[in-house]
Amino acid sequence: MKQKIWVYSLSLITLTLFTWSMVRGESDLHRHVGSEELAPPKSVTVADGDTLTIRSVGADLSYDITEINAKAGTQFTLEYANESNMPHNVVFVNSEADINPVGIAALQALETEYIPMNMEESMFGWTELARPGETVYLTITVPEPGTYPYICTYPGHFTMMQGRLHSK
Ligand SMILES: [Cu+2]
Repeated sequence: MKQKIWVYSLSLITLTLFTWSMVRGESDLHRHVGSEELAPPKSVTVADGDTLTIRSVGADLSYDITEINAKAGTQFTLEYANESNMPHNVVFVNSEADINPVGIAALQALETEYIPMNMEESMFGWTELARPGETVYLTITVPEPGTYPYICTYPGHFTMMQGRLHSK
């Protein structure tokens, strides 16, 4: 038990340092490129049966669409195109409170490519791991009205790489 807590704390510290260095790296980048900053996050509305394409590009830990609006009970297909230079996925979780536990559990979920199956009850949809240049698909049934985060569970990404599905 003691060892488990120690491993957990160490994971948290590593993650915090990693995130901190990423945030610093990003702000340095913005300073240097000036007007060539990334396009602002986009919001989209999907209807029943739609296919929605979400992309990641370059070295950014982000999705190009960070707000999805949909009607409860409808279905849409997510096409996730990873045009960046590192692996990513898209994992939908039940609530804001599920982001950290799922993201941290994913660190040890190597055998399922960072989908923490021990947290299955906290997630309602996930893509396969998309390596650079790959496109993966996921059909989502929109849950009851509310806000549902989606995150990348590749190690170190979940604190930054997020979006929200708004069910109405
Ligand atoms: Cu990622």
